[in-house]
Formats: sequence, structure tokens, C-alpha cells
Amino acid sequence: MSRIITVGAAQLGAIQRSDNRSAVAARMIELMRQAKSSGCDLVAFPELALTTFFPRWFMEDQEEIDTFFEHEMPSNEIAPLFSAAQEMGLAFMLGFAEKVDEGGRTRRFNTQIIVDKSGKQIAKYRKIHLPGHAEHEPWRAFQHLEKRYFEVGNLSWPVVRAGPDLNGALLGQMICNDRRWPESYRVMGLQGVEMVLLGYNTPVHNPPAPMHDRLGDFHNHLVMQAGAYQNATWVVGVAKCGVEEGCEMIGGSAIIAPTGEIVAQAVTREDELVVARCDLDLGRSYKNSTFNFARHREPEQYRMLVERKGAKPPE
Ligand code: CDV
Repeated sequence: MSRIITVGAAQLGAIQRSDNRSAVAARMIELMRQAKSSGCDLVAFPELALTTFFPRWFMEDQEEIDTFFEHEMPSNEIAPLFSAAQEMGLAFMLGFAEKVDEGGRTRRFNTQIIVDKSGKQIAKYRKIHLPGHAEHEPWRAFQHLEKRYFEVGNLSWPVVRAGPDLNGALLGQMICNDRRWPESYRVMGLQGVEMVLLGYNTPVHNPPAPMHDRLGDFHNHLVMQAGAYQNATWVVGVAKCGVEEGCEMIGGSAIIAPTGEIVAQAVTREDELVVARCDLDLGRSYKNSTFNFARHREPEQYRMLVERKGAKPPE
């Protein structure tokens, strides 16, 4: 019997700094309603979905910075989102800035969670590849201070087996810049992942390398399609996009099959739901042949991957 789950990539258009969480949650609930009427089991939202992409500003006042973080999940403002999902019987993935007391200190992460149809949180991921910089760099058109505001995630890339409400899907997550790194996919590939959910905020303009700007949409799909194929997994990439506080961000939210093919894609840079009916077993023939890891991988020859960080050319 085929194992189908219908997935909605719930792309969000721009969120301005003045937009409060209740207004954002209302937009997200509307996308959930559309998802429900399209037969979705699971809806995925973008990275840091509840606020504007705040790492674009240099801030020193921790109180101000913390206004962008969630201190509890769900907070009162976000609770309607959770209730709506539960009433509709929809699972969802949500990205947010997480502030938590852990190990006797306050820590801050760029986080995503998966909540099942019954309202139970079944997975958490904290972003590992944090792009950008930690100090103010005024020469940039806008800042990208993820290295200042977040710690590197400490949960690796867990894969969870969802319950029968999601056909026992093996689900994994990554966040934005992670999608450019083959390691992110492979750690989950080695756990047999069947579907990777990932949210992103990608500015069109890349201040340190403006010559890449024309290729932003191409690179977005290139890396997600390669990651899907090489690990025989579905990849659901969801953008926050449009012009946010003067900063233009790419859209291109896409659902990619284990074949590496894009099966559904956004056509706007606004709130838009992209839906695909995903057969979780579609990757099986790849996992049993070309990408039969147990048969064909040669980890002894890959030692440099974990022993060396930066590239060191030979003398
Ligand atoms: N939010 C991100 O991680 N954005 C990066 C940008 C800065 C390049 C990305 O990889 O899309």
C-alpha cells in the first residue's frame, strides 16, 4: 500500500517590523485553511516565520533583541495558530527564534519544530550553519548578524518517525543556509530520511559577493534538488520573501521529489500555498540501488570530512 502524505509549503510574503505576531498568525491560519481544503496533512512555514528577519539590523540592547525571540512556545499571541491547526487536524512545521534556559544559562537558537495532527511537538531542530557575521559591518547595504544573535545548534540533524497520522514518515529538518551544505542532508540520509522540511529567508543581494545576486533563484533550487536526489528524499523548501523593510528576498518555495525533480513551485513572492501529494516510498528504488549507502559508501576514505574544517590546498 502506498504511503502518501499531502504537504503544503506555506510561503509567506514580507513581514514588516511593525507587523505584530497576532497579525502574522492570522495570515498563517489563512494558509492553513487553504491547506486543509486542499487535503494537506502537513503544512511547512518559513524560517523565523513570526517576525521580520531581524538579523538585518545591528542591535546592542539585549531587551530589544529579545523582542524578536519566543520565550515560550506557544505564547499567548501564537496560541491561536496551534489551536487552529489542532481543530483542523493539520500537522505543521514552524520556524522561530528560541530563547531558552538550558544548562544553567540563557541560550538563543534559530529553531524549527514539527507538531503532529494531535498538537504534540514531535521534533525540534536548531540551525547549525549560521551565515553572516557577529560584528557591525556598516559598509553592507544591510546586516546579516545571525552569528551575533544565535548560538550554533546543538541537536545535530535528528530524524523522527512520525505517527500513523503522517503515515509513519521519517521526517528531518534543516534551516536556510543549511541547504547549501551536503553534510546537512547526508546526516539525515544516514538515518533514512524520507522528507526534509526547511524554511528560508534569502536576500537577493549578497553584500560580500554581489556577482552572485543574479544566481540566487538558481542556487536555491540547485542545492535542494541535489540534496533530494543524492539522499533519495523529498525536500520541502519554504521561503519568506518579497520586499521586507527595503530588503528584497527570493521566493521559489518548492516541493522536490526524491528523483530530484521539482513537482510544485511558488509563482509569487507573496503568501502562497504550494501543494504536492508525496509518496514517501518514492525514494526506495534509489535507496536500494544507486544510493544504497550500506553497499556503496566508503566512510574510511571520508575521514577528512570530520577531521578538517577549512580547505587546505597541497604545498
Ligand atoms: N537565512 C539565511 O541563512 N540566509 C542565507 C543568506 C545569508 C545567504 C542563505 O543561505 O540563504
